Formats: sequence, structure tokens, C-alpha cells
Amino acid sequence: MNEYGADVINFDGHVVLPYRFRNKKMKTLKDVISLKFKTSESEGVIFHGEGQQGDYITLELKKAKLVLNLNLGSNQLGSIFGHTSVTTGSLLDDHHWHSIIIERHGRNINLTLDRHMQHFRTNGEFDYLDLDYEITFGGMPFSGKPSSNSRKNFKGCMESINYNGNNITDLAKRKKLEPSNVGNLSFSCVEPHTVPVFFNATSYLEVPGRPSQDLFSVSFFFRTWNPNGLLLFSNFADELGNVEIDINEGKVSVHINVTQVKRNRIDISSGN
Ligand SMILES: [Ca+2]
Repeated sequence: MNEYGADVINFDGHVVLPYRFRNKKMKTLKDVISLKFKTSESEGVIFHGEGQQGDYITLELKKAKLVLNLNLGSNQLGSIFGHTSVTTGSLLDDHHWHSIIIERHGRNINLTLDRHMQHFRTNGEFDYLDLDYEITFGGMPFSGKPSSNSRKNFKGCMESINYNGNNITDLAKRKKLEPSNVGNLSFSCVEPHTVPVFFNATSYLEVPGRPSQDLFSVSFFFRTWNPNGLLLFSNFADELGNVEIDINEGKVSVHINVTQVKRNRIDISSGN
């Protein structure tokens, strides 16, 4: 039950893992679906199921938030509109584990993200979720409608996937499920090349410089809610000066102080 354990699946952003229904159809009044995920991507389909009647359930990441789209049925005349969409969480692309539990009884849903539970009722008048063929993890099925192709596949790790009592992770590991033939499914969590570092107001990261080089080069991504703060500071060798990158009222500024030249300060400002 940890990221080094046997229960982890790594999705490469291409592969999709279908769980096919034995009787081709799955009509449920109750559903319990739970899993954990970890990703650095802000977009991606975690799982999806749909039926020819028009029912669907899709859990996906959008702008690093979790979105559950659910439709238990609409009628032909359009007077019953079943589409329901609930968004929860934020900054979920932080490459930390997040847990999800979806418990449904008819139109009543409890959506739990990291122990924070949200209750809602689905729109429409229908109680049964009618899915056909399969529920897919990590992306949409390839035979899906053209409109679904715009949705990105999930890239990252999932752990302890349980769909109505079926241990999907275990079935996949025992090769009882057949992943799509594009991309790779593996059973250990691949760490990304870049891992975010978190700073509070007092912490900092100090790295050694490269002596006797006349080039200074640095690049990084950052994300913050704070309008002000020091991003980077470095002294140049031989007391030549220093460089400072900060956020000032929401703008990034680069200050280069060169002590041995008369016009000794260069300021560059960008962003908002
Ligand atoms: Ca239905």
C-alpha cells in the first residue's frame, strides 16, 4: 500500500487500462470507486465509462482540479437533463499522493478527496448508472467518440484502484486485464525528472556555484500565491556583484548589481 509496493500502476500518458464487464452491460444502483493518484500533470482522464443510453461517468483532472462528470440518464425529449459536474480540490499536480472515494447510492453521491467529503445529488430523475462494455482507467477508450479525443490521458501513478469490489490494480498485475496496445503500463512509479520543492517563508535551498566560469545561467518554474518574495540570490565571485530575482507586486524582477562598473545596476521586470 505504498509507492514501492505491488499495488502501483504507472501510466505513461498513452496507455489506457480497460476493465471489461462480463455481461457487456453494467447496470448499478450503487457504486463505490476508490483509488489514489500522483501526477505532475494538470490535465488527464483518471477513469471513464459510458453507455449507449447516454449515461456516463468521467473523473478527470482539469487545471489541476478534480472534476467528476456524471449522467444517470436524460430522456429523448430533453426535459430530463442528467448531466452533473462537480469540481473539487486544487493544485493536484503536485506529485504527491491524493486519495479519492466515490460512493454513489442512486442520485446521492459522496465524493471524498483526501478525507474531505462533499455530498451532492445528480441532476435528472434516474437512479441507475448504465454502462456498456468497460470502464477505462488512465484515459478514454480508443473507440470513443471523436469529441472525447481532445481529453488527455492520465500520466502518473495510481494505487489501490478499486471498482465496486474489484481490485483493478491486482487484476492488471496478474495480467487479467488487457491494456491498450499503445504506450506502456508498468508496476512501479516512475519519478519525473523534475520534482517540485516547497518553500515556506523562512526556508531556502542553497546550491554550490561553479567556480571560475564567466557564465551565469539559471532556469526554474515556480508557482505561488504570494505577490512578493525573493526567488533567487547569488553573489558573483571576486566581489564582482550579485544577481537577485524577486517577485514584486506580482511582477518578476531581475536585478544584476555589478560593483566594479560605474553604471552598475541592471533591472529587468516582466510578467504580472
Ligand atoms: Ca441510467
